[in-house]
Amino acid sequence: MSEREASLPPAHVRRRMYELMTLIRSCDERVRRGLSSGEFACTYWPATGQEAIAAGLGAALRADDLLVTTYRGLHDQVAKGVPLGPLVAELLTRTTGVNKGKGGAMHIAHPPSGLVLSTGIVGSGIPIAVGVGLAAQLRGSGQVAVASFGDGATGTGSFHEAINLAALWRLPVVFLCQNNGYAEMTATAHAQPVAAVVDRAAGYGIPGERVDGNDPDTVHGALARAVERARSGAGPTLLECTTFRLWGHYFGDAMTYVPAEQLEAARLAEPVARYRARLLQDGVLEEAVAIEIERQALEEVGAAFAAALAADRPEPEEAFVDVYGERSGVMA
Ligand SMILES: Cc1ncc(C[n+]2csc(CCOP(=O)(O)OP(=O)(O)O)c2C)c(N)n1
Ligand SMILES: [Mg+2]
Repeated sequence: MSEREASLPPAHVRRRMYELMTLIRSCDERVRRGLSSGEFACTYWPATGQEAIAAGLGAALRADDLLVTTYRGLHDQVAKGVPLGPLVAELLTRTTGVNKGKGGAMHIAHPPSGLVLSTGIVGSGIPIAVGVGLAAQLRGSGQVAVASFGDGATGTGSFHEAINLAALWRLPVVFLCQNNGYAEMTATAHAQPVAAVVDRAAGYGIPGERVDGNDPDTVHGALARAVERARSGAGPTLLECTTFRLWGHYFGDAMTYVPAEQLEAARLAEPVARYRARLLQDGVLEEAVAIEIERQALEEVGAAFAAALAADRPEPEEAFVDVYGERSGVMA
């Protein structure tokens, strides 16, 4: 067995990761088709091109582990196991959505799947994941909390405060930076004084690892190590996965600020086709099995969108429901 083969995840994990990547990509393509044809309208920040990171995450975490992600979160949400129908319904702001259609694409939460929340304020989810990790440590539940965020978020104060505290208290947290090269229209190199996000880890005395975020096998390996370390009580890890947002910051972004050669190279390195080819080459998938996985993904996505589009939107009065909890009587 070669060194590469020995370090690969088992075949069933690799197949699972391909299933997740296919489901995420099918869902993303359906959203983009609906938006460009005018079939529906919603806000959307495509994670197209970042599927390998989510697949590694979905395969490395336990079902009861906890995740905080961002507005660019469809891939993470699918991978964490948020049911597709209610997830899509939330994206399309329908009453059948995970948050009754009141959160929309930017604020998707589904605690039963361990998806604590998705945030729209850059960097704001990171300290929340640290709080969730602290709660897990206090409960002794053995759960790990993952903060998933972009390269741009590493310039915020909340990133530094959160990572400092998590390192100090050895909290069971994994800091997962999906470095897609840009924060809105600003290239990473224009916004950070260090060569790589992972260089920041040394400042907090924690391990850091930088991997090819378009390779699910490598992402899975690095995440498994970080999750194991967190679960064992040894504290957090900063993991930087390099990747690219293939459709820009928001849906409709013409990406005029991205050099043509960079975009071309990123398209050639896109993870879904690359992984499919590799699994076929390694004998983990047969062509017919791959086609069946892709057919099932299309069917599942088709059903989720058909159900969501047939559902109602919340009434205006709903805005006042679920805002505060019931009075406990303590302050009465
Ligand atoms: C605190 C804050 N500042 C600015 C913004 C505007 N904004 C929205 S997304 C974004 C870029 C964030 O980039 P990155 O963290 O790399 O994530 P990506 O969008 O690339 O996934 C910015 C600056 C915001 N939402 N919140
Ligand atoms: Mg970014």
